[in-house]
Amino acid sequence: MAGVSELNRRAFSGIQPTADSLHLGNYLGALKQWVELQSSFQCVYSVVDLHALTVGPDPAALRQRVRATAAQFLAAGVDPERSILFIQSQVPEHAMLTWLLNCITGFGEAGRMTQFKDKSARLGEKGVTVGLFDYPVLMAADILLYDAHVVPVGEDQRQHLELSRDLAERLNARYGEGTAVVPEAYIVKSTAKIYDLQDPTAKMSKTGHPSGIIELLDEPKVIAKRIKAAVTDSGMEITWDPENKPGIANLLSIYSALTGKSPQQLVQEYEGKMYGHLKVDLADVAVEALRPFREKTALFLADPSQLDAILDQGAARASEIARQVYGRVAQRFGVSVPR
Ligand code: ATP
Ligand code: LTN
Repeated sequence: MAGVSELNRRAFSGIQPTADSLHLGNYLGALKQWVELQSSFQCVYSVVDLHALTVGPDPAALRQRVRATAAQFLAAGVDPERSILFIQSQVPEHAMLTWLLNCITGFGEAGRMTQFKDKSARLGEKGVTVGLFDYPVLMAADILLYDAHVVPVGEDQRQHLELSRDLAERLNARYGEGTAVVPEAYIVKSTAKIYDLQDPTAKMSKTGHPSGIIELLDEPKVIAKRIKAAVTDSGMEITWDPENKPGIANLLSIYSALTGKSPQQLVQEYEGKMYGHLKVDLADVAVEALRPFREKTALFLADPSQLDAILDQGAARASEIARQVYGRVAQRFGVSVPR
């Protein structure tokens, strides 16, 4: 973990407002680290609504989800006094830097992104937009615009982060050292990929089947029901064996992340007990861990003017950095810098 001296280094991350509620994968894979990094980095966190446009959302739903997502960041512990919390579309430099980066990104390079390949295979040629193709370049712009050193994300974003690093290095090679900071992924191995409760070989995802997901804003009884109905593996013994017992390993990972006990410690505690015992206890742990989160989110959403004030202040602070960094890069490209 970084020392206090790193407070002058920046962390950046974003989450798309593509659902009413974040899920446990988003929380354990990303948001939890966002909160922890606040004591060692200057953190900039964004509701990335421009990215969400790639799935063609209904405008009213998008607007509502932007607010709900911001409220959940705050409820999780993002502190607007210490960190910058803002909506991506409020800072136009994100789209502007994307264009500059588009012009140094290879077509093949962008086409190799596995998330694009998966999503476009699902959508078919007619459904795929240029926006979906360009998604990782916009993500690189998000990161480079704040000179971010670290980017806390889940495992599924590793390849996108590699592209961001490549683009930063290319900027420095072509336009001189100091054009961009080369960012590093911050991926915590134990929670980098939380799996679907019904299919423990697939990642828990907003687009997965509802019964495989724990939404952070779910009612306690729904949370308990989903955990108790989670698919487990053959055999009876509770052991830590991600390869052969992915269902139990997923439950142990979640249990471990929510309590701070290691999976090995949990295995010892459950020696001689049945899968059912583990599920009943984990259901209680998850319900209690998420209860305050749900209550705090409701409080933030019940006070729209406070939420607006936080987001406006965040946009102003983000703009200050973004304008300066964009100006530096644009000047080196030889294009004008807006006044
Ligand atoms: P989803 O896959 O849930 O539909 P997403 O990954 O497309 O969502 P975001 O909502 O923007 O998009 O993801 C926010 C963050 O949550 C990212 O850092 C991502 O890596 C992380 N994340 C998403 N799902 C998981 C998971 N199952 N396990 C760990 N981290 C995850
Ligand atoms: N692509 C990310 C969301 C995202 C992001 C970013 C993450 C957009 N811009 C910048 C880190 C840094 C995802 O999780 N789907």
